[in-house]
Amino acid sequence: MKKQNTILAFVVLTVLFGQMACTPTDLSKASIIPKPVSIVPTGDSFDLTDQTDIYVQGESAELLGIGQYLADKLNPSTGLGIEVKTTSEAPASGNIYLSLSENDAELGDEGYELTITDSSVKLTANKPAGLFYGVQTIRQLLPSKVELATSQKGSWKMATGTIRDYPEYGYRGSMLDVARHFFEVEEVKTLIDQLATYKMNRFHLHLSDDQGWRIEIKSWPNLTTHGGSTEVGGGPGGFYTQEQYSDIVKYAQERFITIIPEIDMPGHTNAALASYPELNKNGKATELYTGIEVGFSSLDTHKELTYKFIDDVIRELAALTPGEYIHIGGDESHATKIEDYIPFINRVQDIVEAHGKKVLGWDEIALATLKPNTIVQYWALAENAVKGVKQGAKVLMSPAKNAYLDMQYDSVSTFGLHWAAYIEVDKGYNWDPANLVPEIKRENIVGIEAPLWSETVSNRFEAEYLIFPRLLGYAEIGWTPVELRNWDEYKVRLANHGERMEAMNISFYPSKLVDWNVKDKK
Ligand code: TNX
Repeated sequence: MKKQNTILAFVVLTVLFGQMACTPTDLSKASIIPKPVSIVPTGDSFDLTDQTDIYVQGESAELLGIGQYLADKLNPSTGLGIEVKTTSEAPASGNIYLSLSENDAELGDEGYELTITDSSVKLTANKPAGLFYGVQTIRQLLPSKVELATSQKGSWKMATGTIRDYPEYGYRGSMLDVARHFFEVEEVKTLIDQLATYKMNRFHLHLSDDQGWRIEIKSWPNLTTHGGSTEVGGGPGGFYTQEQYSDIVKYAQERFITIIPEIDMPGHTNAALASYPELNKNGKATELYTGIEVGFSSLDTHKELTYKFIDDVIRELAALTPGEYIHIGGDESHATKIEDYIPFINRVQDIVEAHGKKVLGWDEIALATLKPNTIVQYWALAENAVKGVKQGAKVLMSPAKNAYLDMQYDSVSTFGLHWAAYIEVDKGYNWDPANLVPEIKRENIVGIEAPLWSETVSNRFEAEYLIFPRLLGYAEIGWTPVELRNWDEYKVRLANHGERMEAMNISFYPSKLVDWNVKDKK
């Protein structure tokens, strides 16, 4: 009898401890990246079951879309068959409810409030974007295995409490250079999904450079048939048809991400100069280029045809791009005299404006006379960015020393360059955009962008090695107020994202600075 009792007690305790170990009850311990503005835990847990459905308020197609996005993330792994339904009032207990409130000023256009009790999950926001970001938080509150594509054994519990959350900056982005190496539409979409997971909302596509022209321009077809036919190292290159580009734009839009297309000029234009002899000063086409030097090519700023060419390109691109901004590059035009560069940039700004768009450009464009609403992307020279500020322009922060995803982690890590710096994961995280250059203040900054130049990476997995895990840090810099950011605390949350990134099939760099919580210790 006594022995039986002991066994019983042992079994009960084992079950209890087991439950405690895998039942999250403290919401403040959840590893959410980017870190939310406020978390108030209530010490219980909500259980997602086969009775759980997602209800959206009203009949809005946009809300249904967000509900379906969440269901599509949860169903493959949980196998719970979660359905999306519309409703005019809060649903019965056990369900997830997404609704718009429209009167919570603090939350702004992208914030959300998530209230989890032991019997319900309620997500509200002023705008659909906020609901979308709340959905990303819900994903991260569930166990990492929720991200796997195949059916997993439960349970599916979340800690209870209230999260109120909204971003510090309106521009939170990344860039992919598809010119040095071409990336397929599917690879681009995968990256867009990953950006959305971390609440980023801008994706800059570097569509042309010396090595390749990657967007179909119907009035100048050789740009892609010839200029898109190779890449760094001499591979076959590639390009997006206008239909494929529009498909990318739509895919991003559905994830609340704006595409910012870049046509780099007047330098970085060898692919165009190789495709059309008449664009060259001497009337002769250049050779296609597959190396990684920069600064040797330039459009002829004195030729009228150059501006006809740019007008055609910008017109077609603007018509395909719903976002407000077109990026005109403007960097490293070492083969263009400064007295030619300045009037060129001024004239290109007029062209962009004539097609109803605003200009974004690398920091060198601040040497010209900037139009109102122009954004200067600070990458190299603070003095250029400051010139932009003095002209009333806003600054997008992409300082190469802190934010370039193509910089190596250290001298032995694979892939990447190191001309600006080695950027270990802590260094990528530990800086404040508003406290880097004294003359560039918080109110001058639209946000942060982490660019990936692709000289050394040619496919999704190589790119991911450079992008992850640093992207999570850049996402947090863009979203979370600086007072709430701290490397020692962040690295613990990041460690818990190891398993999550694995589940998402992301091949991240396993930095030694982080004590990764992963299935197979790296
Ligand atoms: C500088 S960043 C460049 C790019 C290169 C990059 C490599 C910028 C505006 N120009 O053309 O790809 O360095 O890190």
